[in-house]
Amino acid sequence: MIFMELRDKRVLVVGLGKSGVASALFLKEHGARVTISDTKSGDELRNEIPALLDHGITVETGGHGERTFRGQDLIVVSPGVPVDAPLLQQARNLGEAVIGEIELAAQFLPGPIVAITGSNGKTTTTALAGEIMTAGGLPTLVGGNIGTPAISLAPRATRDTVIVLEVSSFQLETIQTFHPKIAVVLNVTPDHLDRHRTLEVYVNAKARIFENQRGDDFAILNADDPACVEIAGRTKAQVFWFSRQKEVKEGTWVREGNIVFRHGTRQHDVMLASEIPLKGAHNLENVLAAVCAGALMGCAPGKIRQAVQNFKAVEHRLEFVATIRGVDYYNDSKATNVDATIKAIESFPANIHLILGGKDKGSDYSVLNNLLKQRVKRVYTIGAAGVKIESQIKNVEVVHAETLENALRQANALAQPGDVVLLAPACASFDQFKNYEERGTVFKEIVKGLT
Ligand code: UMA
Repeated sequence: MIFMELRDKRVLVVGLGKSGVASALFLKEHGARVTISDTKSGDELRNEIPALLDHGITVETGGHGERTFRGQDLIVVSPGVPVDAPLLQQARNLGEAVIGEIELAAQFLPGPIVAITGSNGKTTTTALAGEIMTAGGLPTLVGGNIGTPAISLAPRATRDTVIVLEVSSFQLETIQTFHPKIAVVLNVTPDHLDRHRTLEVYVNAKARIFENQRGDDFAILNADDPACVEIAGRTKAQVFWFSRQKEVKEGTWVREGNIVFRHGTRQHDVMLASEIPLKGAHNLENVLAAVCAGALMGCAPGKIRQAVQNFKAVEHRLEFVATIRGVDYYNDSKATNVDATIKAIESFPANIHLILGGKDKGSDYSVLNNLLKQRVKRVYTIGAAGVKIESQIKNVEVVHAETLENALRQANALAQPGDVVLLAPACASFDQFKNYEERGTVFKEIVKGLT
C-alpha cells in the first residue's frame, strides 16, 4: 500500500464506465481536481453524468480532447481503453503518470490481495475464493473484473481485510506496484487477440500478475495447463500447483476422489470432489485453485468444504435457466472466447443446440470442429461474427439466426426432449448488447417467454 497524495492533483479519468465512475468519485473524495472523458455522447451517458457533476467532476463527452490530456498530474485509464492509444503515449512522453484503475486501487488497499486471473474460470474462482475466505473467518471483500471495481472497495478496506480480486489482462497491462499476496493463474488460452494482437503479448500481460511478488508470497498455477507451466518461472513467490490429473508437490489435487492440499510436510483431505455442486471438469479446476488459496490463507478444511458445498453457480456461467418440453436451457453468456465455449460444450455429452456469435475478437472458430461433430446437433449464429463463424466451422448443421431471439425461437422449434439449448457464444457481446450480463439476461427472459 502506498497512499499516493491526491489532494489538489489534476487527475484525468479515461472512460466513463464502471471503473471510470468509481475512480472519479474516489479521486474527488480524496481532494483531487478530476476530469472524466469518454468517447460516447452526452446523451448515451445521460444516466451517469448528473452524479459526477453533482460531485464537482468535470465531464467531457463525445471524444477525448487533446488538450484535456495536457497538464495532468495523473491519468487513470479504464480497462477497456487500449494502453497504446496515441493520446496516452503522448501524455507519457510529456512525463504524465498513466495508470489503470486496478493500480489506483492497489495504492489504497492496505490488506492482503488474492488476485485471480486466467482466460476462463476467473469469475467463478473469484466468487468461490471470496466465499471460502469468509467461511474461514477472514474479513473479505470481493471485486475487480467480476463487476465491482476494485477502487470502490478501498473505503471499506482495513489492514485485516482480505481483498479477493478478479483481474483481467487489460487491467494487468497498466499496473505498477500492484502486489498480490496470492496470485492465481487458472489457464492461458487465446483471447482478446483483437486488442493484444499476439498470444505472446497476451501471455505477458497475464504474467504481470507476478511482477511485484516476493519470496514470502504465493503463486498458484494450473499444472495441467502448458502456458501456466511455462510462466511459473516468472514469479519470485513460492509456487503451488493444482491439478485434475496428477499429484503435485505442493498445492491441491484429487486422490481417489478426495481433494487433497499439501504444504511442506502438512497434508490433509479437504472434501470429496463429488461434493462440488458445479457442472463441468473446468469447475473442478476452479475449485482446486480456490481451495488452495483458502488453505494458504489459513482457512480450516471443514470451513473450506462447507463454502464449496454451499456455492451457487455464478450468474451467466453455465447457468441452468429452465426445462421446456424436456429441453434444458443453459445460459453461458460469459463464454466470451473459444476456449470457454469448448468447456461449455464439454459439460454436456451430446444433443446440444449451440448459439454462437457476437463481436469477434480475432478468434479461430475452426478449433471447435471436432467437438461440434461429436456433441452438437445444430449451431445458430448471431451477431457480427456470424458470417466468419459460418466460414470456419464444419461437420454440423448451421442456422444463420442473426439475433438471439430468432436463434431461440428456431432452437425451440427444432429441439427434441433430452436436448440442450446452450448459449456459449465464443464472442464478446458489444455488437448487439451493452455487455455479456445484458446478453445473458435477455437470453433468460426470452427462454422464460417460451414456456
Ligand atoms: N472508452 C473511451 N475511450 C476508449 C475506450 C473506451 O472513452 O478509448 C469508454 C467507453 O465509451 C465506455 C467506457 O470507456 O463508456 C467503458 O470502460 P470499460 O470498457 O473499461 O468498462 P467498465 O464499465 O469500466 O468495466 C470494466 C471491465 N470492462 C472491460 O474490461 C472491457 C469490466 O469487465 C469490469 O467488470 C469492470 O471494469 C469493473 O472492474 C468486463 C469485461 O468484459 C466484464 N472484461 C473482459 C473479460 O472478462 O473478458 C476483460
